[in-house]
Amino acid sequence: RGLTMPFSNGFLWGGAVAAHQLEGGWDCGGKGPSIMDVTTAGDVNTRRRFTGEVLPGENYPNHEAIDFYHRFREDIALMAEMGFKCFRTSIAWSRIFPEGDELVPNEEGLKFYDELFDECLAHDIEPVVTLSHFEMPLGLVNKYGGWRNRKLIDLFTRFATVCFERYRDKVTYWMTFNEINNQADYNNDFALLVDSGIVAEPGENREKAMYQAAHYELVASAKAVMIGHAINPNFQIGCMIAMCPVYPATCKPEDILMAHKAMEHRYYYADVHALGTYPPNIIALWDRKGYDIDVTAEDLMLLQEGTVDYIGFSYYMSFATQWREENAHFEFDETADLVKNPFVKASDWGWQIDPVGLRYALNWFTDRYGLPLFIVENGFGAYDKKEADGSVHDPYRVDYLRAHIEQMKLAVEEDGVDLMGYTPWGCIDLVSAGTGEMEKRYGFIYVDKDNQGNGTLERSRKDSFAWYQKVIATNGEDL
Ligand code: P53
Repeated sequence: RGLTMPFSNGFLWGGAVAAHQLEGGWDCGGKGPSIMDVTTAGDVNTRRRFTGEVLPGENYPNHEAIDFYHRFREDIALMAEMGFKCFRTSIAWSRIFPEGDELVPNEEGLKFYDELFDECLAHDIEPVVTLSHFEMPLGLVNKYGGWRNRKLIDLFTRFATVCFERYRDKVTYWMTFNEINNQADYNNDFALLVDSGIVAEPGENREKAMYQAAHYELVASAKAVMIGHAINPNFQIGCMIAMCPVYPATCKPEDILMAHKAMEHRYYYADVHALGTYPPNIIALWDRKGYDIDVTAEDLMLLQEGTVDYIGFSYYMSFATQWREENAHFEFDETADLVKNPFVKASDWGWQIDPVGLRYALNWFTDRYGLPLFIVENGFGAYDKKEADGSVHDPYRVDYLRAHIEQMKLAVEEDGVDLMGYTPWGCIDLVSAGTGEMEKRYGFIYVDKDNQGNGTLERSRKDSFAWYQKVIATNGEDL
């Protein structure tokens, strides 16, 4: 890297999306239904509901999303206009294996991603691809109970192998499971569903179910890393972690320990991905609770051999926690143990805005794993107003991103962090994962569609579009 430039010449500036949140075409080209195709829209106060099948009279926002399936050429051209060096998306598993357990992949689905990646490459945009981003085939939930079942390891690695072979010469940067650690919040139905395809039974021990499912995912990820490297040794295969650092609310020793335990609870997944072993705190927890998790000697070997090349992570916000007297084992529960941080503001969805937390996160990962890092999501979900002349003035979005890029620069320059790239989330407006809304917008590109599904789907450039174009053109110098 240059002496005055914090970011290397190959720095991967770009943007990020996920298949189910923008493609639409949910039943086109032989695609099977995914879990997100039977999940309703919610809003800031209403949870999304998994209905198990498509029910009449419900609003399923992912069915059409922003119709990227039919409009991707126009959209990729806009990304190219911003100067993107890379574009992060995911492969909808059920386009390739409609039910999830076929022996032969769906050629039409594979062809769609050939065309998409070719379009990117034609604009010198490097595709960055997540294999599983909250969108497993519904068939795997119905037939196998999702990741409760060890069989999923083989079904996932079959899917991964097909993708690695097919796109061997088109895609170099991969990630296995998006935000695999969201399920640390296992009392949250949505987190269990999107990470593991688990619909908890009444009275079921959700914590145990989560540890078992996550173990199978970690083994599947390790296997995929090994398979991928055998197919193309140049592949860079990472994990993907939702990083919300958990701060202690005070310097009371119990609060410090509580925050530490919360970090272990949320990030042991990264330990396994990056270090290839379970940390002692997880083994001790399983022992204390009498959890008989199905972990074989072969699994443990695979975990060691299939460690990731880099840590991909999302960063939107930080958390703060306080110890409660009755919490004898310092167990972290996101519903009971999060407190408001008085030093930061929050978005309209209550997400705490903390740019310094990004620098903290970059340092934390570097100290713990010593691996290259890739910020594969960051951004500000906000209500935008389209003016009569079609423009959208979004200085709040620019402020958020600028403040985060400044911190990311400091982490590289002053802390020596090895940073591969930066792909702000939802570079084009898309369906929110958490709420199913269209109007929780992250994009540089506005998409004319509202929460009820009305709109022309027309694309237009927000003010932040020109700003980000300038950031990329100056390699982060002019913010
Ligand atoms: P939405 C929770 C906490 C942090 C990130 O989220 C999260 C979630 C799940 O909602 O998800 C990631 O759309 C995820 C994306 C998602 C994005 O953050 O709820 O990887 O799919 O859209 C933003 O505002």
